[in-house]
Amino acid sequence: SDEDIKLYQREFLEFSLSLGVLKFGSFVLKSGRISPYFFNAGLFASGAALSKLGKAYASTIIAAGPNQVNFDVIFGPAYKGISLGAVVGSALYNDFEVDVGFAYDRKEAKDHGEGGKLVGTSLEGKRVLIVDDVITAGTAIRESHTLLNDVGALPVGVVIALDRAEIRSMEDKISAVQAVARDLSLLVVSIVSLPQLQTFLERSPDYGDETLEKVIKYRNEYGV
Ligand code: OMP
Repeated sequence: SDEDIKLYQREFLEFSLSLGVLKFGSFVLKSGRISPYFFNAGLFASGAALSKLGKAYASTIIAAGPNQVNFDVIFGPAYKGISLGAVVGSALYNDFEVDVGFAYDRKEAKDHGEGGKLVGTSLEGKRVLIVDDVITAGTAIRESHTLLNDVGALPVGVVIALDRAEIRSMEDKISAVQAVARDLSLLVVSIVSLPQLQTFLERSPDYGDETLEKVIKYRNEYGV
């Protein structure tokens, strides 16, 4: 593969494999495509796992650099983004001494108490970084973008764990991440992407030639 991987990216893949978050086999995606790998972020399900996960996201944000990702608030879209955003905000402070705000949304608006759909720090006039797990088609990111614009926030970027880097269709051969960058002017950074998964497998013979071959085949068919 053409893609180099950094030490923290290799460690992230090894850690995801050890927890069963990343699996090889045969999986039907939301899109209907049959993938030789799947990433289930819901299995980062212990204090230790969440702590390491937060650190991997925070390292990715810091590695992108302040000129690239310059933001005031982390926004975690319900449901998965809520815990992700919280651990990322906490890790940015613990590991890098960067203190930013945190907010998330509810799927259902509340009609009592403080009311409304948004929880956390005020978003109005703020530069916002959206935190999510996996982007395949990018539907969820577009919804967050609309919501943030509606409350007067300025979405500036997205950080995800895995960019599957798949073409949207035979007619539109760019990935969801590229489309989000183009259509919404959002910078998208990921801890790892499909080309890096391939590099990882090339350097880790333990997972077998067959797994690597299936990933290459999948990438040839659907990769950007
Ligand atoms: P989009 O919202 O279309 O970008 O797809 C992302 C969603 O696909 C994730 O939030 C998951 O529900 C699911 N997914 C994974 O979690 N991991 C994968 O490896 C692949 C998918 C998927 O179905 O594409």
